[in-house]
Amino acid sequence: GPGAEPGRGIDVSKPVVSIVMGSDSDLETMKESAAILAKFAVPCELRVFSAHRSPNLLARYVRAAERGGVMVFIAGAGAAAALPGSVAALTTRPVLGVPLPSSHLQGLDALLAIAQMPAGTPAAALAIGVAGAKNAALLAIQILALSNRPLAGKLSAFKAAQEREIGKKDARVRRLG
Ligand code: RP5
Repeated sequence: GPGAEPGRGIDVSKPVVSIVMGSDSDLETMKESAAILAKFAVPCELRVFSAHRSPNLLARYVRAAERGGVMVFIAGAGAAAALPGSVAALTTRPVLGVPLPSSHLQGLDALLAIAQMPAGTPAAALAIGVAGAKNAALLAIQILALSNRPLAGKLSAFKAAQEREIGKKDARVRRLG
């Protein structure tokens, strides 16, 4: 199967994670998802589709992406953020939504739109903005790592490195006391 095989690395020839966004103005934030995936050598693709403004292109893409081996979708959108829900309506693969602070309501609108999905069509809602974009990528990696041991190992190493960094901060702050 594509993407995630236990005990083996990921097939880097085709994207296993799809990062879609509602507009090219979302790219600055959604690039952060791609950067994390690149660090873990998980191939992804970045695409622009609007749930409201290009519904036909979106539907065609989601089906093609599934056939092409995409296992997890990350969808970032601002304002009346319908994109994660629209992707979720078209696939049975996990959809991770990132609310973007691009409107006058600074992402609270997008957060509520993504989080308040009706029962039956789940889309996860991450934090607003860069933290959400980064965590969507990490969550996608965690999902893939369930059936991919090398990726699980990289996640453990990432957590250990993160803990060491906080330990260094603690040592630095403690010396001031
Ligand atoms: C949303 O509206 C997009 O996801 C974007 O965050 C926001 C603004 O889009 P543009 O007007 O820049 O195309 O649908």
